[in-house]
Amino acid sequence: MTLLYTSDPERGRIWREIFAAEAPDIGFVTTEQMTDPAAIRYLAAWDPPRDLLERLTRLQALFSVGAGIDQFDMDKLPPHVRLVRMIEPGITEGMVEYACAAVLALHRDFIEYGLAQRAHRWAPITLTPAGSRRVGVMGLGQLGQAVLNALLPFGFALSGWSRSRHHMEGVACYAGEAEMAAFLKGCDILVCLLPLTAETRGILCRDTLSKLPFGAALINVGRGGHLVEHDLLSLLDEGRISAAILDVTEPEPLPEQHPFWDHPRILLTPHIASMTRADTAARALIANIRRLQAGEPMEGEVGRERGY
Ligand code: NDP
Ligand code: OXD
Repeated sequence: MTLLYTSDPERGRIWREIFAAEAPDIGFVTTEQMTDPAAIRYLAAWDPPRDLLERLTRLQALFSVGAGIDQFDMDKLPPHVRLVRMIEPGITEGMVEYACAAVLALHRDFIEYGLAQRAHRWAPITLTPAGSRRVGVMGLGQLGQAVLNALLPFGFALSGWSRSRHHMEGVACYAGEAEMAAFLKGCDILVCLLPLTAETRGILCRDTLSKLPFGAALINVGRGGHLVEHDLLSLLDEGRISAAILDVTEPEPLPEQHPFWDHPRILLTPHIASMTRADTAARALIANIRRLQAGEPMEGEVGRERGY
């Protein structure tokens, strides 16, 4: 049973050591070390070379080294190959930190104060109590729920939206298209933590963002493909959206001439909201391979028909 690893070399070095110490029965090879593609049962990758999947004729499972799986070309993945996203504490902790930092920065008007500083303007803004600030999260999965739970102690009025119905203590939960408008109406700060699928591509468009209260702010930590960029730019111009914190863009990196770089009301970060932590991720992967070998359900297995 051999795992082929095709991602970041430094992480690969750490994974190799952990596999050797804790799962010595699972062979660990990189693309350069692979002599027999038919021996590979598991592939751990972010963006594998195009022709690789065709060569791995006995592959059982493709494990994403990150939380998302939208980077894979599903048409190239035979239906019997199981697809698994990464769920591990490092990714969740990173996302919780980033999302809380971004929500607090918007709640406490940091974008506004940045503009005032550059204009040499000493201009205090009346403080809005957290209880009067409504924060909504699109996507109530592994990350969306962790973010909402971390925001709870601040006292914000919290809500969440997902495909199926969820129940969370202290969070007003909305589900499906029918309840989307009601959800959006109650978000002064909207956080997107959806996966990118055929259904969610372009979901942050004029129609959706116009349903937010006038002057609401956006945090996109999902994928660049969720956002219709020119809609955001015109809504910012109109003041309907007051600010945006964007960790993801399409493409990445953003082209040098892109208007987001210099926009005074956009804060950009280079897809760093969270990062796979090498040691905890290796152990999460080993645990999933053990589940697969035992015929048990794996954590983070993707429903191929749902696309996430
Ligand atoms: P999950 O699969 O655990 O959760 C996805 C959530 O989105 C679920 O609640 C699901 O609903 C909901 N959802 C999916 N499709 C729809 C839809 N059409 N309408 C409404 N809700 C929908 O994903 P994670 O929480 O692990 O990750 C979410 C995304 O975060 C990743 O796919 C990735 O794009 C992004 N990410 C970004 C990172 C960064 O650094 N910027 C790092 C890690 C992840 P339901 O519960 O009903 O199934
Ligand atoms: C992601 C990740 O999916 O970095 O964005 O894990």
